Amino acid sequence: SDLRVGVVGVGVMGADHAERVARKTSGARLVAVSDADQGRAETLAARLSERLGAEPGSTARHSGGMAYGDGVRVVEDPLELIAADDVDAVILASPGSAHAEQLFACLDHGKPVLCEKPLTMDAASSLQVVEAEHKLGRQLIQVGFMRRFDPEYAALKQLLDSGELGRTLVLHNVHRNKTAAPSFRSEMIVRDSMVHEVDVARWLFGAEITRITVHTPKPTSLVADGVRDPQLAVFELANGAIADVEVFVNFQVGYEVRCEAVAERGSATIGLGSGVFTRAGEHWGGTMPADFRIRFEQAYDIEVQRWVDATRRGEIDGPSAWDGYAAAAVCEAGLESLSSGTPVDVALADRGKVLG
Ligand code: ISE
Repeated sequence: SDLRVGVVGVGVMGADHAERVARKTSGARLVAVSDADQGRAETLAARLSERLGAEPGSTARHSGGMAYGDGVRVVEDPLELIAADDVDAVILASPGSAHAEQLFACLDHGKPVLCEKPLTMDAASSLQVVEAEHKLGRQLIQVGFMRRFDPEYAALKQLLDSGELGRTLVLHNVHRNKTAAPSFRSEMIVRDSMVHEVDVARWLFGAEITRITVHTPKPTSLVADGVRDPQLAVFELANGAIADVEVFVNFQVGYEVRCEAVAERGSATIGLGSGVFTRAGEHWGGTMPADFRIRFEQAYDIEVQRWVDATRRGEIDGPSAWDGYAAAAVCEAGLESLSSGTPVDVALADRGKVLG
């Protein structure tokens, strides 16, 4: 039978996931949504229930929420959604500050969860999540580092792992958003945006990041006072490799994510191919997607489909709670480096001891 999915947090990403589960993902059914903004949840539930063929607002009230026929119901309290009998699995797309409590609720109720990044707000609470899951003896948490599912990143990983180019020495990354909300402060640039490159570097190199330095040039004039945008970070890895990333969340032009891997016998770049490239009259160029939902649509689709398939088998199939914790530990050191401007060693627990 279909996996009955509940989505907690239906802002930009949660609404996108809810729609994906309702319309595109096979073997899954969207049954409930929850949001701090009740009106937003109701509008979405009504819209997706219509698509599902149910009559909005037509029938019974389930406990704790408005019901839309056999469609999607709204549950006010996210913890109640997580506990609900008719919710088999949860997608967490609430703000990062709400994740820890909601993840513990998922573990308590034995509910598989696809948790958007960041796992939690700091390394200590992320490690508690890893330990609590480990105690259960079953992996229930997958973290939303969806780049691993992007066909371009997957092809790059395959190429690097094949050894064809020799050992990979350096990664250069560019991560630009067209604009970010004024509430997207310097810390969020590290914890919510740079965290993707943190995961990409760990994943492509198969090694932990041991030190991070966050440099901040004089900021663009187009952000509020005090926001350090762009940021340039350098990650040093346990295998001796180095990765750098420019994160610029108010680039103005469009959404752009590039990654170049430099290896002993060549380099490989991804992120150039989106849009239509033209060459004419001594010019070349193309179009740029406006945001990450467009650029990474396939990655999100594949991520959620594979999560649903694996969850129905009782497994996870993607970045684990440990990956979320390791990224949180790097970001925590990154925040320290952001304010000091100096390199900061990453304090990472011993994996063998925690998961042994
Ligand atoms: C956002 O939260 C994402 O996850 C996007 O992938 C990233 O590009 C963006 O910078 C974040 O704000």
